[in-house]
Amino acid sequence: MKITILPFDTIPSTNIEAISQAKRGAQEGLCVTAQRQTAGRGRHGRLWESPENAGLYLSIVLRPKIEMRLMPLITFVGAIAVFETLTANYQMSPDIKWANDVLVNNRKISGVLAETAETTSGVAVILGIGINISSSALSPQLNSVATSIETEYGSIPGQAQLLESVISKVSEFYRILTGPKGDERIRDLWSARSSFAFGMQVNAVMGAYSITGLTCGIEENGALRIETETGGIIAVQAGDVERLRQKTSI
Ligand code: BT5
Repeated sequence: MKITILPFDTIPSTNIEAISQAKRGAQEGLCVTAQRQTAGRGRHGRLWESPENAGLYLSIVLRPKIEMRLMPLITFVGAIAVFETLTANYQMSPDIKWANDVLVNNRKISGVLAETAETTSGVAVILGIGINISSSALSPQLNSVATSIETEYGSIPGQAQLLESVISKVSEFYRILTGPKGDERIRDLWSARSSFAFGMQVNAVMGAYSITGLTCGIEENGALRIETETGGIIAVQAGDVERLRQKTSI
């Protein structure tokens, strides 16, 4: 994939900008970046805090030739790419929390938001990634739940080097997803990097509805399988999953 960087100083959201670029015909590989976002987007209308000098904010336009039902696996590509960057460059031991959070020491260092957009040349997927570089500019409410590369690694990484590394990992795992048996390979790569994939006691909240149970792998499209106490299996496609207690091994 040929990458073209489109850098901005301040914009509402790199995802919004990339969606609009895709609708105007941007090719696969366009990567919108910003120094600061004034309306960084999380899932379900939530905000992603994006102050200046505090994080990497990027959105890549993809035009994947995969079945529509497998599109949610693009989120996995983003999370695996961040996981690999943090492991290889900053000696961290991250975890992936289903489906889109990358955690270090149980705190969120990165969030991934993939959104689809109808364009004249077919469906595009915008893969948005935010990675905290420094925690000092984040609001105090996030203190107990967020972390950054500076906090975990001890120094502030060069933004250009971080961007290059994330993009190269996204390209690597996107190539896998769109290659032979790609969906199966990405599910395996994701599961090997997430303590949430198997045997974790969790509570999943889906709007007004919530369930408790033990995780037991993921469905073809990336939905998280949870075995409830009555023995039924529920696949969570969109929701928030929280760990209830540590894994127990007998
Ligand atoms: C996400 O949503 O984690 C997806 C975040 C994606 C952000 C990127 S930045 C580049 C691109 N352009 C965009 O506009 N978005 C993408 P979600 O799982 O809904 O998590 C949101 C929640 O995380 C918030 O409600 C806060 O609790 C918390 N949060 C907000 N900002 C944070 C930050 N900087 N670090 C850690 N946690 C944060």
